[in-house]
Amino acid sequence: MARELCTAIVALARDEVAETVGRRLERGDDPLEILAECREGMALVGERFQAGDYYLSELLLSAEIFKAAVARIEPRLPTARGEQPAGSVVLATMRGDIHDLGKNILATLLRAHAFEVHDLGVNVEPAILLAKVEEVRPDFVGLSALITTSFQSMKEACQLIDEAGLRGSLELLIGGGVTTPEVMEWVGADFQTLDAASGVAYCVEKMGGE
Ligand code: B12
Repeated sequence: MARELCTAIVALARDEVAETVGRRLERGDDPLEILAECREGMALVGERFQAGDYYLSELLLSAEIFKAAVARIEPRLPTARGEQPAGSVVLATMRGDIHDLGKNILATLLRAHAFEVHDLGVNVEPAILLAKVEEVRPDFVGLSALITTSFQSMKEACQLIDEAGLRGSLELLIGGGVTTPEVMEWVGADFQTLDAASGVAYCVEKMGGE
């Protein structure tokens, strides 16, 4: 039962995913749990792609199905809106990577927790990221990675921020399916996760919240 959503995503059963998400929201299931199950399904789609059982067209279809599910889940995500921004965050998927589903979820959750989010989108050059960091002077920089070839540009971005003398004034988070603690060390980041909610919890804690 708990895996029915995951299975429906792997089967690319668009209507079943929509219906199941709707039903589970109605019965009061935790939206973050529903989201996590959808993500698990996407990871399995990726495994099928890697094994040669699915092609790019199936990846694209899975992304559409996932986006539609997220659109239903988003309005139910927990919020903690305050009068003042809780902090500011610059987000990006770096050069070489066009995946953005996870980054967009992180942006939504951060906004729901009253953070000011500057989302630069995908395939972002390190120099563009630095320019935004110099302009905004954020509390956090969040880099999302789903493809290993973008690690180099993440590291470059971190070095540019350091050379500009701004590394000490912000926390650098990385996340996304292919990131690991080792990648975090190599890039020179402060925090790594495969879960947007724990990224938000980290930011909230660093800003002195609960
Ligand atoms: C959907 C998908 C696509 C879609 C993306 C659509 C979109 N708008 O993003 C499309 C079809 C476009 C695509 C294209 C490609 N893809 Co693709 N794709 C996937 C797939 C199936 C799911 C990714 C996903 O969105 N998951 C769901 C989200 C919600 O999970 P998530 O990103 O991990 O995010 C969560 C957390 O990690 C966290 N998070 C994410 N970012 C951040 C950042 C911070 C700061 C924090 C705190 C948290 C955080 O929050 C999210 C919610 O909790 C993965 C498989 C997988 N294992 O992930 C392959 C996968 C990532 N793709 C892969 C590949 C190879 C490609 C292509 C090169 C295919 C091709 N031959 O053209 C191209 C890439 C082009 C490029 N240069 O980027 C490989 C990468 C392999 C590698 N080792 O690098 C994977 C792993 C599949 C595989 N197993 O082979 N893909």
